[in-house]
Amino acid sequence: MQGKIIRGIGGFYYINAGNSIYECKAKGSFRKDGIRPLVGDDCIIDILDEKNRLANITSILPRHSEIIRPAVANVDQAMIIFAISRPEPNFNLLDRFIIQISQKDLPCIIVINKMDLADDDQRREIEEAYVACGCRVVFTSVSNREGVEEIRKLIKGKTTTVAGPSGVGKSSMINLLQSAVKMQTGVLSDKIDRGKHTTRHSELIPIDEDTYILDTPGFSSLNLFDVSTDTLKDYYYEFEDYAAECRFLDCKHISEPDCGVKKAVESGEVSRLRYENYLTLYRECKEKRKY
Ligand SMILES: Nc1nc2c(ncn2[C@@H]2O[C@H](COP(=O)(O)OP(=O)(O)O)[C@@H](O)[C@H]2O)c(=O)[nH]1
Ligand SMILES: [Mg+2]
Ligand SMILES: [Zn+2]
Repeated sequence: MQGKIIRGIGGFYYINAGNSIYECKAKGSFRKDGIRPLVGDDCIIDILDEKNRLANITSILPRHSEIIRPAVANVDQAMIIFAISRPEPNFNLLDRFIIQISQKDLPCIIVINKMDLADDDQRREIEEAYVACGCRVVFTSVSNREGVEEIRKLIKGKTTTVAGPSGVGKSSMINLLQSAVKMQTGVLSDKIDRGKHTTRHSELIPIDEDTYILDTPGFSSLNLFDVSTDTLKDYYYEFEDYAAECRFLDCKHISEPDCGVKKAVESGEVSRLRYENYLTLYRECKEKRKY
């Protein structure tokens, strides 16, 4: 039977297979081959005891991706959740999240939650700044269910890692996405009693067949140590078209003359908010590099 590791703890792996969760041990042969099963791995399991849901992992299917921190296999995309207010969005932080996710080569969905608290101007500000950033932007309200169906469609069949500051509604969103499944199937095993554990381990939450959300304490260090001042601009996707107009090929769009990006900021074609975030992060990367 095939399943997916949704949690690994103390040498045991919990595998979601056919709407049940099996407690598994990895066969010794993995260690011999230097393979460490990861949360997110798709596995073939050999059932030892159906009643008690015990099984062995007999093989791990090839990974299509692997991220290091947190250690997870087969993540397809990331969802960054911010709130339109309460807490007020910190756009500098949002850009850091976007950069971190591009560093992991994951497509990114930006979710702006708590739209029930917003006015049209606040929505427009975000649309104008982020619609061109290379990420899809979705506006939601968990409170009145706005946009939740769209999120459901975007995550279907995928493993999505969720990030964002605290208080924006991440848990509320995950609970809402999950509760619909529970009501439909009513068979999610209670093998994992999440309430009892407050570990810092990564865990996949089954939402639907082949649909998982990664609830992780990861993405906690938001410093940009490993981004150089030369490459930071590459994470600002919307600069690219205008960079062709810069006089210098290696223009970093800071104080160089004849800069296509700065012109585009002046004319309103590139978001000033994004450009100013870029300048702030550029200075920060430059400072850090000195040490
Ligand atoms: N007004 C409003 N409040 C929300 C919404 N979503 C979540 N909240 C509230 O925001 C608070 C923080 O939510 P929580 O899910 O714990 O945020 P987390 O820290 O990101 O997991 C809770 O009081 C939620 O009820 C929403 O769409 N609108
Ligand atoms: Mg939470
Ligand atoms: Zn330039």
